[in-house]
Amino acid sequence: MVVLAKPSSITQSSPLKPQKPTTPTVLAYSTCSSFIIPTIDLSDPISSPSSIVKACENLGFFKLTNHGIPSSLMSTLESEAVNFFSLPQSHKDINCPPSPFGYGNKKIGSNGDVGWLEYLLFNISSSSSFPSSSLRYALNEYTKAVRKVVKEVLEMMADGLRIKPRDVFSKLVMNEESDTMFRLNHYPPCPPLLQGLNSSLTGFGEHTDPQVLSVLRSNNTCGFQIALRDGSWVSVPPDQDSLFINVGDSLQVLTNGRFKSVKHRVMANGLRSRVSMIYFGGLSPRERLAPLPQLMREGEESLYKEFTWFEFKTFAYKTRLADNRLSLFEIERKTTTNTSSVASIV
Ligand SMILES: O=C(O)CCC(=O)C(=O)O
Repeated sequence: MVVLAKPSSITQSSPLKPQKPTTPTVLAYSTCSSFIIPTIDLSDPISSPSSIVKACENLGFFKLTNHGIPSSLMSTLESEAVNFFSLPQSHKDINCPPSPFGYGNKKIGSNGDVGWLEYLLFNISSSSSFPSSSLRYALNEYTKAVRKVVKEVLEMMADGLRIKPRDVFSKLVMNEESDTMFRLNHYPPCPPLLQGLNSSLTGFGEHTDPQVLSVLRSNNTCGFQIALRDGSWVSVPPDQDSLFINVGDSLQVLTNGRFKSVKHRVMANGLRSRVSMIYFGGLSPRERLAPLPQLMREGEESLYKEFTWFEFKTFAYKTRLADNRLSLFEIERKTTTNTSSVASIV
């Protein structure tokens, strides 16, 4: 679908300069809608816990403000990413192909998914190799700060659900052995001819994240969209000062489906580069995933068979982006329909 010339060089103005959100134009098919995204103020410990729970139940997604991460950490990492993605293709290809970590160009994973992007994928828990020491430093500083935010959000989540201990979720992703990944994505502007007249080109195809939660920060370029419960897609207006939190499949399991992992995707932008950075909070390989007993109501049955993060990840690597990766672990419910009588009718 998308395999064409090398991505053009990064044409947007310096990421160090704050930019105004893009105004939709004929060329920028991925427009920013006016959909209201739930916004949680991390500096408000009184109302945030219940607002986080509501947002995770309704959308599996929210925007986080007053998160305390200095903008200098975000912009330094963004400029390191821009420096790397601006290198000649032959330099970038030294880190290619991702296996699964390293540099990737248009191919996402090894099962046939493609998108209008290039990326760097790292495993934070093990020693991934980095294209430069300055990028490694910027990424370490940023992830240290994000970890604090993740801990706070997950503990507020437990407060909002009124379950104890408070670190019931956070200890899963804060563990020394927790499998944390980080992705730097660059979506070059997509030439209008490639976009086609009526359709937009996919930057990153629809998927849910398998981890507990993910923290997304991007520059001020539109393109990120989430699916609502009715299946319709809405654009998320970018905000380079805020973070966006996605509920992942693992959190869906831990809450027995009360929180839904959010389906999301990125549409290519006709005018500007999008640069995003995503922290994926996973679990340690041997950690068992099952609904938390503290959250099960009387008589409530688990929707999932118990499995380890290692088993889940092994299965997830064999799937396509849009697949339901939890399908292997869902418990089939007996329906009340009498199948033999249905069979005799058809
Ligand atoms: O680049 C983005 O804005 C989001 C990409 C994404 O969903 C991912 O890397 O899993």
